[in-house]
Amino acid sequence: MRPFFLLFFLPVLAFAQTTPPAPVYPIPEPRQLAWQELQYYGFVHFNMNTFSDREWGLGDDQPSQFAPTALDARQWARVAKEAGMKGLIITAKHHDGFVLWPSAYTEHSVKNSPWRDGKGDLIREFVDACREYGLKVGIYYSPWDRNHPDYGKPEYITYMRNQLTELLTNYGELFEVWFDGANGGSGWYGGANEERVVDKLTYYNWPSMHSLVRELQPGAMLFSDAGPDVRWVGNEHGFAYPTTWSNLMRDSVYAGMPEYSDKWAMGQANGTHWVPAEADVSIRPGWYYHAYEDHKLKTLPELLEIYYQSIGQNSSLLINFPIDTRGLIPDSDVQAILELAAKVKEDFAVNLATGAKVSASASRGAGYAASQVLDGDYKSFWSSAGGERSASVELDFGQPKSFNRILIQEYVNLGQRVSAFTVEKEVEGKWLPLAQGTTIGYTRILRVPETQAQKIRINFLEAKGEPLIAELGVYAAPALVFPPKITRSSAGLVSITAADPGLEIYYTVDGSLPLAGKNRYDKPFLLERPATVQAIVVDAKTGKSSATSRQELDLVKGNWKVLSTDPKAQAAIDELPHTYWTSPTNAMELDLGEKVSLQGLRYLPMQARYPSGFIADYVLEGSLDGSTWILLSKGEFANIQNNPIEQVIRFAPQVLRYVRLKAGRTVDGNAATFGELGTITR
Ligand code: FUL
Repeated sequence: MRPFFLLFFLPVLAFAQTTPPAPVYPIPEPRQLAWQELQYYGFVHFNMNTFSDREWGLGDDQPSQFAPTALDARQWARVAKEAGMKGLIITAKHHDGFVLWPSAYTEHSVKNSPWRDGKGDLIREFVDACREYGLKVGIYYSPWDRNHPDYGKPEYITYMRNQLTELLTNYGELFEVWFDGANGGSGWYGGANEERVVDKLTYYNWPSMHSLVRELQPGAMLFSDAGPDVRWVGNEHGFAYPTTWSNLMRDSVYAGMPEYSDKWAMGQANGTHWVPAEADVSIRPGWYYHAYEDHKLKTLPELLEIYYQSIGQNSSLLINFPIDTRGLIPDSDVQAILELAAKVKEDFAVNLATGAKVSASASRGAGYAASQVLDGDYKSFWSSAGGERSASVELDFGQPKSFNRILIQEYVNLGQRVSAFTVEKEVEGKWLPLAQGTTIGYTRILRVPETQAQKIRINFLEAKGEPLIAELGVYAAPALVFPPKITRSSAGLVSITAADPGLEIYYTVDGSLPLAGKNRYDKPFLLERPATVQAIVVDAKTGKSSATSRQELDLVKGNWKVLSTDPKAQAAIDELPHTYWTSPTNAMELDLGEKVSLQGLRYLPMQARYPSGFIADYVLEGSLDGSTWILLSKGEFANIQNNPIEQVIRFAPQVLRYVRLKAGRTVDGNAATFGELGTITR
């Protein structure tokens, strides 16, 4: 019987055509499908602001200011390529209006700058470099133009179209055209120096602008807050949301609308159009290079967090390099981005699910088997049975495996569907919860606690149609062994934190070097005296130790008082470096609460994004009784403008109760600001 049965049915099975699942609209356009595979690309912010040391130029700069000394677009492309990026986007024109190519429509361009004797075309050099390194090319073009005399009038729209035509026709294929939502306001405007408010919805005639791009660059993705092809993620931290839909109620949104970030940025389950998210973030606080941010480069733990919260949450990731005045990505930033690339590679080195036995509670039939979630081919996918919106997929590794990352990719070509899912692990025959989530989208990465299991199961609980899963991955990411953070509260409580949970921390308070296995940190401890705290992080599994973090702690600030009627003054002694006080008198008087023998003072300039009131020339005085003052030190904080790190003043030991730090001059002439003051008693 058996052979006959097989002979009869085999050909039928082999040629059986299962009808494909019906799309759940909206679905991506072909250009969006090509773009979503890129996932990771870079921004370069380099333009007039680099030389005027601003984030938003007013439009009153001179082309003569644009003078890079060692510009090399090939360095940018090489770094992006080595970092694993698939493309680069350049600020062809920012809000200040200066353009990086010799446009026929303005004199405010590189053609009147000293760079390459006015014969340079930076867009050309950039495009050539990207092509050489196999990177896709994108253009950022600011609609707002604080230089152009016609901004706000209909004539400017013609200017914008003319310039876009140059960019879209002369440089080959573009993958993205980036329209910034920040626009309209004060500016130079050809000398008018006034406020020009535009109706962001209607002024630019966006539909016609978009048709122009479509006509000249049919494959290019159009970016703005509102898409139409790719949308802003709603913040500049590089974070998408645990619930991120690629569907957007596009017709309710326009670029620069005030409530965008709160209401629209995460997309909507019932969104009418396919407009996936792009998370943009700079590797430093500013988009443009400022020497004063050299100490604020994002750390590896910060960059890795961005990676997981963007690419791991259904968004693409656009990391910006502020190019310096030489025209290069600074070495420190190169190192940071390559460290991120190495860590990501390490985290996803081996898919532990490869070779696992896959089964599903329901399947559509031939061509949609559960095993296709492990075939490494995004285009082949598992589909639940027709109409079955809740179903599960089980992986049996054949033996217990340890892991801490789960990657899920929905096959979104037929629409984003899943809105609730859980992950379980099997332990001694029982299914136990491991993780849960809402949306999946193109890529969802779950960071779960270190888990040992032979089987896991993903339960798709709610979806807008049958769940379609393209790929699954299970990984064991090694812990991030990075020097820990040491902080102390004003009450004297010391906390030491590692970047990754589950690591051991060892520390010392006596000046000796911390050693693995000796004096383990488990919870915050009180340390009210001056001391040097040093700590390392150790991965017990691998024996790997971090470099040592070191923090000089001096007098506890709990009993200190800033002598000012302004309640905000206490922000200068709250041990929180990001808070600060602006002193109307340019001075700060501090009561230490008791007499102490002092040998110095530490002044941390304000660390907020836009600096103001850094003390340049100082006078430091001390007093025992608060009425008779003696001069302790007088001088200059050299280079504070470019490098606003903690400044140290030392003087011969003195018994004092009060100190007064006065600004003789601040860098920008604004009222003096104080991030944090601290003492030196040793
Ligand atoms: C913002 C701009 O205002 C910033 O200067 C920067 O270009 C960023 C990428 O977009 O809206």
